[in-house]
Amino acid sequence: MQRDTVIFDLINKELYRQRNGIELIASENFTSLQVMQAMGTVPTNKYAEGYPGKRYYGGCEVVDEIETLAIERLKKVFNASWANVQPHSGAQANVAVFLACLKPGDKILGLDLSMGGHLTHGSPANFSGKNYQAHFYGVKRETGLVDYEHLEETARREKPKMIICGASAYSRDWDYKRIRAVADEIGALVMADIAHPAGLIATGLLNDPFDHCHIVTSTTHKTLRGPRGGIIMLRHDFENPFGIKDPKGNTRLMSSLLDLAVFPGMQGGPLEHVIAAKAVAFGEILDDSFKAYGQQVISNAQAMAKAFVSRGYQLISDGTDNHLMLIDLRNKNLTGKKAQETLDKAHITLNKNAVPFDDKSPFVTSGIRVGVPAVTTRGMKEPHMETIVSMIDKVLMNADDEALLATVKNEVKEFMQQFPLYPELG
Ligand code: DSN
Repeated sequence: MQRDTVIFDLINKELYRQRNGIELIASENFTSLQVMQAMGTVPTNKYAEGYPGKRYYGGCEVVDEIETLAIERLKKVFNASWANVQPHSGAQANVAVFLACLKPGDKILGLDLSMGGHLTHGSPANFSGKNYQAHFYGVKRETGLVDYEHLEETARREKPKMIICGASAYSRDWDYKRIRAVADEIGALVMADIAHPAGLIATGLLNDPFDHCHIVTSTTHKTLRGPRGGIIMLRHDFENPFGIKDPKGNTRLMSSLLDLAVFPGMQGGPLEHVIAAKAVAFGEILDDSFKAYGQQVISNAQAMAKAFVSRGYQLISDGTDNHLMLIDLRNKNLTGKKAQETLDKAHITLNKNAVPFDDKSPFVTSGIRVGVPAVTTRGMKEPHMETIVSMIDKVLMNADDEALLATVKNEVKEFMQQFPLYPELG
């Protein structure tokens, strides 16, 4: 078979794009070379439906070792007692939790997508809003902080079976204990989706959800800096309080119901090559250097927030505790769409994002979301955040000056030469 130069040329083009641009999408990161290498390996050839020691195929003895190591390392990262590393994505992890805990039509309560929540937390466009009766809490207009009073009132009124905490565009930490208190009052489960801040939680830099939330899900590719994928974890196992049973009608512990929900509930064969890469990433997180990375992420985010504020940008909640910030551009007479498209021309990548109480559609939006996990992996420190913000400001304040955008694109390329990405790839 001839080498597929068309696709490999495009992959090289993407490497060039990643190397020479400034990556500020809050949900993106750069894996280590060994994480990437593990993904492109022979376990991709293996079918392994089931779990280590209980597979539906022969020849699983090696992938059993890989998956067991991934599970054991992940449990250590979060001090969990049980973990499932098979979900193909964070969305799949959430599907499995809903399948294991709820019946179609049950009520759930999550952060509104338009206030920073996630599609899988009850959006009408998603399985979570189609199959379950979704209710929402929001953030306070004056502060941009989660409106816990509204959450509590809605929980007491609607009595959802599950309260979901976690967000895609929220720059502050969570009061998991307070959410658990109201959940206990009404007999609800609490699920924390920590996809965004997981790496900062793993290193003890943000509040720990595990003692307060019954079930924790995450992606592995954001602040955890692993391959694209999902995970589900429990620190304390328990019996499903709503009488959900396995397909044979037996009562089982939640860990077992969750395993059944992932496979055979909603997935077939696990991606063992990705699980191998997850194991490598979890090993990296257990190394002391990862804590330093997490600390630098937070310092960089705070330096970046300060640099935006000093130029008159309005940050939702006035700052950040984590790796991202949400900026309302209305006082700059720009939409999120225009900002994203203009910054793209200068090779500065981020995404348009609705801000709380936005008056524009999700395709236009009034804001942008800016995150620092990827640039921190590239080796940037606080002073570099000032440089980036000055370039962003120059672009946004001259959005229709194509010549200037081309000049900034060159400046960006030159700036990024200080922070090599995968030099081993030539
Ligand atoms: N979690 C979303 C993001 O934050 O970009 C993608 O689903």
